[in-house]
Amino acid sequence: MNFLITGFEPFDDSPLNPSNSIIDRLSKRTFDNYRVHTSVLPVDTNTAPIKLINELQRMTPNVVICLGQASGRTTVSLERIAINLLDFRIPDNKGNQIEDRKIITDGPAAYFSTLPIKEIQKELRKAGFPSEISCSAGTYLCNQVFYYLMHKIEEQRLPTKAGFIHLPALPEQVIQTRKPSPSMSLDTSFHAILNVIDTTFALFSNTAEMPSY
Ligand code: PCA
Repeated sequence: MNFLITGFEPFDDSPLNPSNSIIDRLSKRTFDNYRVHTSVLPVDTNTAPIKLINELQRMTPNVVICLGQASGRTTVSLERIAINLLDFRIPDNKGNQIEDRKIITDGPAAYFSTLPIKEIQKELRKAGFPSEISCSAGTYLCNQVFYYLMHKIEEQRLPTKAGFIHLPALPEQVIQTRKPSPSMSLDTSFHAILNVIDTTFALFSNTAEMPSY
């Protein structure tokens, strides 16, 4: 079984992004039961979705889990829905600021994650990691790549299961802001994601649902 796990480069004047740091750690690790491919996406509305789809085509993963940072979130957020909307609160790293635009002009309003998010949450809880099911991945780059990925999987009728997980900011990032806001250590976020990958593997490899090419 092949996983593709993606993160994002830092954005919004921060030198860090927990999803980028998790990808660094994952890329240095070997796994016994499955393969984990990793990629870091640019915070650039024009190139991020293209890079993700190129990786999807190159690696033909059974499962794609995209990761991103969501400052202000208190816990690991298992995203349930991607919506067909771009409405940026801040510009991307190339200065693009998009308002009220669809991602795919004639695409459906939304796609659901095809990851077993309830079971993932149950296992996270058992292992001691706080998490929540979130019904909004926002209207910025994370939602854009999530929607675009689900759209391509649907359009090309791929067996790939996919979804998105947002992570709280790192303590190092929150210290810089001086404003009280939630954070999660890289160790905790990283081990939570390892748990998610393990659970996803266990669930899909134990059922007839095992997605394969
Ligand atoms: N978080 C942003 C984009 C990149 C990232 O890590 C978001 O939530 O859209």
